[in-house]
Amino acid sequence: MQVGIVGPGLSGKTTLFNALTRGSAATSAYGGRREVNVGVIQVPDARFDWLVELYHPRKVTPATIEFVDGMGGQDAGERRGELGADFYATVRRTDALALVVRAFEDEMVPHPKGRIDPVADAHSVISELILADLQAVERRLERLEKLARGAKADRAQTLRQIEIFQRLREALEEERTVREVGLTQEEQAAIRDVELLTDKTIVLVLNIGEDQIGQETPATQAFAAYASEHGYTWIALCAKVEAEVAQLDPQEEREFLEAMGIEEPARNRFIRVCYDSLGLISFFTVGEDEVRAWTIRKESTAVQAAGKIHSDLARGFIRAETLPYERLHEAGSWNAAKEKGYLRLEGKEYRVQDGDILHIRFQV
Ligand SMILES: Nc1nc2c(ncn2[C@@H]2O[C@H](COP(=O)(O)OP(=O)(O)OP(=O)(O)O)[C@@H](O)[C@H]2O)c(=O)[nH]1
Ligand SMILES: [Mg+2]
Repeated sequence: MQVGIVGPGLSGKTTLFNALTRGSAATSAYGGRREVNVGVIQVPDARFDWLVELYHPRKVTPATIEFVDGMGGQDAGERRGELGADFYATVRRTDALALVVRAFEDEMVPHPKGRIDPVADAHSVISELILADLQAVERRLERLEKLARGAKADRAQTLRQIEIFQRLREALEEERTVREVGLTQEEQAAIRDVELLTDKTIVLVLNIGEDQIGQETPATQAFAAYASEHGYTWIALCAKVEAEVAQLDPQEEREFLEAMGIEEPARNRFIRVCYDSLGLISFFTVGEDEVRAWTIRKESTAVQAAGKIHSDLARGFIRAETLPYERLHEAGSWNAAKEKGYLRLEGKEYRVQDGDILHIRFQV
């Protein structure tokens, strides 16, 4: 799973990337940097940490997400509101976008457009994504219409696709995203190969100033209203403080957060929000050898989960011994949970729930 960090110049993308990866990629007060930063980070999960404490396994494998920063589009051209071709090429390959816009004020870091307006910034980037989609949809429609005139055996399917793309064109022309159209799963499958940008999950990140942490301001209210109108998930955080906190060692970090009266760093919340809005959940496998978190899509079946671990487990699937994390946590050990009757045997079609601990019985 890959999340692309995008946004206008000098909005704090690289700073956020550093906060996420505890890294120190070069940021700049002038912009114009073109390095691509890629980092794989662990998805913070208190349940996973508890399982590791319980089993003391030889190997520990948490769930991860990859973040990519610096995907082009940050040159002078972007300042005029044009994202470069390389930008679209890289963005197309990501599974979701984190769109960082700026609410922080800092005289030393002039906003490229000379004003602080996060809603306008978000809107302007999304408009460009919409425009790119509109062009892609129009190109595809031309091809399909040619195909329909040629009238072969799959004419009905072609006409069906034309109908879907026309609906998309109409929405995009009205500045609505592909997401907002609300296609059925079948319709989504029919358009998937076009890889439309506004079909992706977009998480909005409002990068607030150090002095705005924990405050509700007219700016955050306006942003909340904008996000809810279009159905975007959003989060406010101060990238600069998050990046500083990420540099502390765990003990210092705990003390710092306690002193600030904060339960956990905002970057953890942000990572979980990304995971969640990608429609992902975790199930666990446990033992003395390894405690591991596995990432699957919501609604996945037990046999799909088994296949994630190994294709043999899916092929020879018999049953999935299933124990919800909460039950194990309450009972204190696997055996105690078993005695209490918490352990269930589930079949192939069982929909795996977030936090299930699975042990797959199989035979090949
Ligand atoms: N005061 C303040 N400054 C910030 C914050 N986030 C980022 N900055 C500063 O803004 C400048 C630009 O930050 P970057 O993270 O490089 O921004 P960027 O979006 O990656 O910039 P480009 O890649 O050039 O588009 C740096 O000097 C940061 O220190 C913040 O929350 N508060
Ligand atoms: Mg940058």
